[in-house]
Amino acid sequence: MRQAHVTRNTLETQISVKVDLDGTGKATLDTDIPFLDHMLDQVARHGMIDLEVAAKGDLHIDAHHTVEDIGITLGQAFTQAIGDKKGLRRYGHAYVPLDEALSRVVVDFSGRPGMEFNVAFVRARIGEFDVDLINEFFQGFVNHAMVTLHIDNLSGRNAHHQAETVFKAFGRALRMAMESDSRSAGIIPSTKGSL
Ligand SMILES: [Mn+2]
Repeated sequence: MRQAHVTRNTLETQISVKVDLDGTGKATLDTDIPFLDHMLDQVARHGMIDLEVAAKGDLHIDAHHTVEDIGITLGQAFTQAIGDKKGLRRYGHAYVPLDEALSRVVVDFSGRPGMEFNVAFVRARIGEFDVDLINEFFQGFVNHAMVTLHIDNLSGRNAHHQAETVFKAFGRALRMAMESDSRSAGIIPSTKGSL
């Protein structure tokens, strides 16, 4: 069963993340950051991941610690749930459009963290949400899921659309990478023999 439940408590945030990587795309989200809930819902739906995230953070300061720590905790849950990576496709990619916006996300369950984040948001905020935090979320995830992640927004004139295409493409790319490849059942997808 590719499932995990991780809790992470600091003086800044208290976070619980449950994942089922072979789910049906069902999300239960309670982060007190509505835009982030909307984005995590996209990851669950398009990744076909069952996802429960509950977070209490120091939002009286700003959303920075909470968003970053949710990324970290989600990454830890993925590392636990993905297991030994035998038979894993390993690589996944997706292009997702939303009207004028288009993003591409490419992921590799490489076993080491690396991120290229190329998104020039056209606005600094989406509602009350600071778009800088999207980079923080993904960096937290990458560091703890131990994946290589390339995120490129290729076009967009609306910051909500830019963000939404990034998160949907992330979900789709994860889904592809996390699926099992029947031709390589029981085999680690690396000539090194480990990932
Ligand atoms: Mn939307």
